[in-house]
Amino acid sequence: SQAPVKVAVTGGAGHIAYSLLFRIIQGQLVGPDTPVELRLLEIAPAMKALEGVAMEIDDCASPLVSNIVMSDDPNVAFDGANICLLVGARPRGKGMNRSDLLAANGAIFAPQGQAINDHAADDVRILVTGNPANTNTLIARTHAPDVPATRFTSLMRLDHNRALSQLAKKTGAAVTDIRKLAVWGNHSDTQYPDITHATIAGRPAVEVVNDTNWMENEFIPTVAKRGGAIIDARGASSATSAANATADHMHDLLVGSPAGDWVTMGVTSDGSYGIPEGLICGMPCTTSNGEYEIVQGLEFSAFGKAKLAATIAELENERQAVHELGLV
Ligand code: NAX
Repeated sequence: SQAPVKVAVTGGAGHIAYSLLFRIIQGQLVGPDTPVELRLLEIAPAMKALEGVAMEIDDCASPLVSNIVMSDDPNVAFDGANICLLVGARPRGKGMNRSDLLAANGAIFAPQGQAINDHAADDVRILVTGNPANTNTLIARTHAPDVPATRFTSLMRLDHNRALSQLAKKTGAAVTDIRKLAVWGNHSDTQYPDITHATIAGRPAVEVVNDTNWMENEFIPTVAKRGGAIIDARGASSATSAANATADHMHDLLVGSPAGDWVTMGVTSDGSYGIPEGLICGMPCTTSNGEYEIVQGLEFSAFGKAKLAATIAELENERQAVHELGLV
């Protein structure tokens, strides 16, 4: 029988994990026939709740679960991990400013990066969902010098899926008819959801939409501020859709993006499009076999150039702030 893939998930007792883990044990991450060993990381006060989640995983009697390991020590949780889904993070508490938030997350993602460096499997792939996701990825990557930078990615897929769904609604198209959407930049409200390269059933999306005002003043802010709209409506932040996107991202990275299309991932910039090297930035990528390639040669409108510049400026700002904190 096949050796199980070891999947580490942090924040295992949290809301996103409560949806994500049940997708993983149904085979939605690594495939419908591949067994998984779950390696769940939590902080000490949440270990009891985590045990409850593990009891529920047991009670699904999934044939794909070979083992569940629980720990509050990243050196244990990441030991031998082939896939690390870094979901747990420190939310902004009352009275916390941005620098406090970055420092609190640095205290999580620096040691986790180090533990991945020291203990994960040689083929490890890392996806950061916990916010601020791009900058947390930068911190973890910096503390894992022996792991190739290309193994670290951050979640922009929820933004990508939100954009797909909004464009489908506007045009009446099926989401499967839409190709080559991209979301550039930071997972924040400066992001640039970009339909200028997209096609809908083979026609340029901008032609089908034929409404620049909608694109600039409705579509982009609706996608970029969707997280806040969910919080207003639900009284809690996106959880199932974030879990869905986390599974989509890792699945497509491992299995490959569809022919003639691409996916959006937060990846280490190689300098493409003038994005400063080393920044973790949302970009369109094609994927196969656990590797990605940044899509090259796309042209930007003046509007697009300004949007890209603004979100890059924010990412550089965050990088500068964590640099000043000694985290990168
Ligand atoms: P929850 O607060 O429900 O769960 C987070 C869990 O992480 C908690 O159980 C907590 O104990 C645990 N945790 C905290 N520090 C930890 C550490 N050092 N090691 C292991 N576990 C630790 O949050 P949830 O709703 O699950 O969201 C998780 C993260 O995803 C948040 O940072 C959230 O902002 C972020 N999101 C990211 C999105 C994205 O598109 N990138 C969208 C959804 C979501 O907002």
